Amino acid sequence: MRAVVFTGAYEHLGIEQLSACLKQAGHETFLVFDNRFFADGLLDQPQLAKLFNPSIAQLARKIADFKPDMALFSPYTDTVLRDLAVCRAIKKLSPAIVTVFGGMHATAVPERLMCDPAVDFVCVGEGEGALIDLMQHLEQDSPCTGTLQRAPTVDIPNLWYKQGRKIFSSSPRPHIQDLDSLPFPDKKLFFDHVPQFSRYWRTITGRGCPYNCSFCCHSTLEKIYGRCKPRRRSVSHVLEELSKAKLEFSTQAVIFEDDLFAYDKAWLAEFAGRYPQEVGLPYQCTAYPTLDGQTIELLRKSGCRFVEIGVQTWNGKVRREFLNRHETNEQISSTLRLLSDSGMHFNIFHITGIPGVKTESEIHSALKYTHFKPCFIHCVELTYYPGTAAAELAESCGAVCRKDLESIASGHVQSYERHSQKSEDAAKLMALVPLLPRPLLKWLVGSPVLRLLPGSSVLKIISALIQFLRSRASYSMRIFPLHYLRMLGLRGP
Ligand code: B12
Ligand code: SF4
Repeated sequence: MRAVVFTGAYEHLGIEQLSACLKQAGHETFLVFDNRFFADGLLDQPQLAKLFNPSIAQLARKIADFKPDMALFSPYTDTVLRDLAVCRAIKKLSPAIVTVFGGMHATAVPERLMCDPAVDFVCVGEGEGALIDLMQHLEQDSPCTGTLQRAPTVDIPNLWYKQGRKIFSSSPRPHIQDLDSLPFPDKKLFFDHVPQFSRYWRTITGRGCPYNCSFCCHSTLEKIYGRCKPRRRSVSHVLEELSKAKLEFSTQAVIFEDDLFAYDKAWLAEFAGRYPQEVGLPYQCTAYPTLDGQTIELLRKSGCRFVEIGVQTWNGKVRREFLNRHETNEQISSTLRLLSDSGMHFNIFHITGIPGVKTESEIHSALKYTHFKPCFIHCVELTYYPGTAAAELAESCGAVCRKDLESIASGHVQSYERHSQKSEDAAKLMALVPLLPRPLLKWLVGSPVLRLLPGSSVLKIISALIQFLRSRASYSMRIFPLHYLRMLGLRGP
């Protein structure tokens, strides 16, 4: 059978994994890649986006031209409106194409998507088994004349379906425990469209996270699966993928996109002992701000060049009670100091707009970062993604109303790069921390000049570009300008 996947802006690891599994099971997969220039969640300019991107009708036509049996969508909450619009347009063009939604947004609010007449199936949680089973079901059910006849008569775990207007949920499928049993992701699906993506090899070495922060998807998943231990691929399996990548593509560096990469010391020690000889490419990874010297040394020695680390807030009480993060400020400071002294570059994630954190203390937070040497601070406004514990907590303490949460859950998400009036000054300062000396930043705090500076989103782009020119931009940040150079027909440095 033929499946077309529709997605855009970035390489998508989940889709690459699903495509590899579908191909292994004998199906064909194609990608319709929507560049989403100026509509990528970072650089959002609606007028320019209209100018540089195809219309919904053109995208639907592109998908229908493959004459697929199935169209697959994997939207984020931020991108679901565009995906739904394309899905509706496909159904108008070719009603027989079966439409399936999956991914974290679909997992959080399956019923919302199922209510849309253009959506036939929604996958909750992992998609490998559910998709293969659905394909098999559709193949067997050959004399089909439309979606309604195609609805499974038996429960396909993880897959919601409908008969007429009636929506049926399904039983959850146990998590895939042996991640080594999965084929390597189908990277060519994306590289054929955007060859620049192959310069930085994105991969993940596991699924799940040992922590459970209230603003993150793991708090949503906990409601379905309970508290789960993170699962990890073997070091050998990861190294085999990367060795092949190095041979096959001109990959310059690796990006480990795991929720957290550096948490299991035993795994990391084995990895650090083998990676330099078997792969040896510089890499970027993620970590929690409770790293000790030994772990940092393992990272450094094995070739890590960039660490992305979430501090989120310096307010210990709010961090513990609202974010469900239990590290202390001393642990965070010690981690940032060790990283500053290690010679590795690091970026910090900080969240503004958390209930209970005062504006003045955000300004103070910005100054606190000047004691360390981050290359970039991703300062973002808190988004209440559907199904997260943070959304429930914020509603219960009156920080957000149901209407606003409903609006987000249906896809009306403010770009988290856009700060509220209250946190804008702190966001501006954080954009400048990696560029200006502490005394100058301190002077800016009380000065009207801070208000006269361009907005924080512009300052962030300037800061990122300067770090790019100084070779201090993380590998994931380097992909971003490459994407736009491609728009201009250039290959980039
Ligand atoms: C790596 C990552 C990225 C990377 C790469 C993207 C990618 N998906 O590969 C980058 C940096 C590009 C990225 C960007 C963003 N991300 Co991100 N990202 C992640 C992260 C950490 C891991 C994703 C991953 O690779 N998982 C591993 C793969 C194998 O799993 P998967 O993608 O979930 O797919 C599986 C299932 O979901 C399912 N499935 C998925 N799609 C489909 C489709 C069908 C048809 C079916 C049947 C099944 C199915 O099957 C897959 C295999 O089991 C997740 C956190 C997480 N743990 O999921 C956040 C996460 C997905 N990101 C998130 C967000 C918000 C974003 C941004 C919107 C942020 C922003 N504003 O810029 C952007 C999106 C930009 C855009 N416009 O496209 C949110 C999404 C929340 C939501 N409710 O939508 C998450 C969940 C983090 C969080 N806040 O909790 N992200
Ligand atoms: S540490 Fe990161 S990935 Fe893990 S639960 Fe917290 S925010 Fe999510």
